[in-house]
Amino acid sequence: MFTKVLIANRGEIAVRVIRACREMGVATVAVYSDLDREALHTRLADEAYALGGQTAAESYLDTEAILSAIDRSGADAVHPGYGFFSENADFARAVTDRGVTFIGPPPGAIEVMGDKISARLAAEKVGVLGVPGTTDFITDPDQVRAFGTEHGYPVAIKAAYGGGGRGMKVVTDEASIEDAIESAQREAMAYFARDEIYMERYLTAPRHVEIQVLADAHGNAVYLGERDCSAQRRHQKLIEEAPAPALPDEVRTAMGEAAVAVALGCGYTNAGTVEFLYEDGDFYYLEMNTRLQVEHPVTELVTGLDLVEQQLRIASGEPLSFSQDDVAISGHAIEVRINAEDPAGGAFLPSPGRITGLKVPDGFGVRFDGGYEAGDEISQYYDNLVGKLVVWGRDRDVAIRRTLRALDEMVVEGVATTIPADVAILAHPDFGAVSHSTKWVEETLDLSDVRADGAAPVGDDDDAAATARRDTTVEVDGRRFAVSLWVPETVAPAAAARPGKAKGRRSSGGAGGGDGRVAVPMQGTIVKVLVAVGDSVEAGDPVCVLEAMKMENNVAADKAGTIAEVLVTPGDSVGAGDVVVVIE
Ligand code: MV4
Repeated sequence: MFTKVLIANRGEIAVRVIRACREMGVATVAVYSDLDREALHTRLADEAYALGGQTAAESYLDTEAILSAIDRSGADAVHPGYGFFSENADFARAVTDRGVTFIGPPPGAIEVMGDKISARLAAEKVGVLGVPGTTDFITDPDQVRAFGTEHGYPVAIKAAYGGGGRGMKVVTDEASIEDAIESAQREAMAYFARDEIYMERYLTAPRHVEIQVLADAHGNAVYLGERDCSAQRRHQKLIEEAPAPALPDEVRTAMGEAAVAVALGCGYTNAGTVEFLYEDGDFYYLEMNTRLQVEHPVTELVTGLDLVEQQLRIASGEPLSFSQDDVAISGHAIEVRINAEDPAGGAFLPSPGRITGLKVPDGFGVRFDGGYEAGDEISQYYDNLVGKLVVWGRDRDVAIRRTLRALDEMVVEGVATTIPADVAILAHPDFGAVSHSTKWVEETLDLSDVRADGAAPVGDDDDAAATARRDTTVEVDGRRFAVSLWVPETVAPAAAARPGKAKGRRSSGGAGGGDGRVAVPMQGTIVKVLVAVGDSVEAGDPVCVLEAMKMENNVAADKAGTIAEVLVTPGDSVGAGDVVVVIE
């Protein structure tokens, strides 16, 4: 086993890995940006090295700074977490070249799975099929026209060197082929610096089901059941669960065996996830994620296995200590991602800031994997995942009710969080009945009444001890009661209630009551301007396309009128609140 592991990450996943290492008697090394000097992962690790910088590019993605911390610390292994360098074959090689173990798959397997075309071919080689389509690049709209005529619409156009839904466009009819190609290529170029695209039949309401696999360096591989991650919006998962509900056992087994075949076929070792789309009883291979995933804890709760411990054991050369027959799934687990985002009206606007208060739930079956404590700051520069609530129950209904109970106990003050949206999903009959799909949150769930929680601190706890007793009487149904109240000395009883939201946060498009100065809701890049001076628009019409939070977002007119000024051109960087057009 290793003596010292450097964790090349931050936030909850760095904390998660540190905890597993500590339980195994392995020393830990944190790395931190200037903003994370006092962060939880920095505080928890045995040693910590400054990377310098603020943005991810200046810190956690600075290869030289991380390699230098590896050298200085004398770590004998590196855990990359997820994101950052976790699926970067060059980084894995740079680590391995120093004689340090990369806790993950071999660089060659990362490369094979790094682009969709070679990943699809690697699966086909072992008889595992994706959605019907072609692995040829699209060079001519006629190819799409021919495919559409043969297989019918809709057709999905995807970035060959992309992932996570970026660069995917759906063509519903012949007329939109050219636009879809142009848009897919533009997005692919913006995110992946390559614009090759290919196509598949588009499944209209699939569920996202993924298989967790473990493979050791001795040729053994097992699957640890599946997770359903269908409750997502814009390719950001909100809630995940294990096992996938209402999945026939034969599908579960066939999917697991397919995932193991894909892993063995590409020389995979360590923990990995094979993603599938599941629709109408059939499943289709999508891609393989060559890292530990955010939602790995639901698998841990139903299998009883510590996946990070397994990763360390596999990376240090141990054979798996159990076989497929030993893997048993028990009960049901649900993970709720708690992000610092304001879900009001379904907008999910980033809500960075200081967490002024944090109360984490507990009780039977409740686990919280967090990256922050009260007083810590959620920076706009990093992933805004505050933590993950992971709940186990003997069956799905118990797990859902327990998760709702735990969310009810949870208090996050100072930043808005996704909790109200999570509650809306968990409490919805469609989710309970498993009639949801990957489209459900965006197309069916109504979040228009959802309000931000936690944006303002509750009361004033500086002088919590200074309470005064007040005696009074009340009448209930004509019967008199003498009551005693203990109220803050300085605050009248009525004013002790929760103050309103501290921050006046603007929603991203409006119903039509705006002043005509249309501003972008968040930082990003303008990729398209859809109006010119003199055009007339209705409230809600898109005026430009903003690429932000890994997506293209329409920026909508906030009132009806005539475009008086256009203040941006494609390629411009804009910040939250910047005015892009003026309507008169
Ligand atoms: C699809 C699809 C339907 N048909 N491919 C989106 C992310 C990327 N990994 C693949 N994605 C999809 N590919 C075909 N042929 C629907 C999706 C999809 C999706 C997949 C998994 C999880 C969430 C999703 C949300 C929307 C669309």
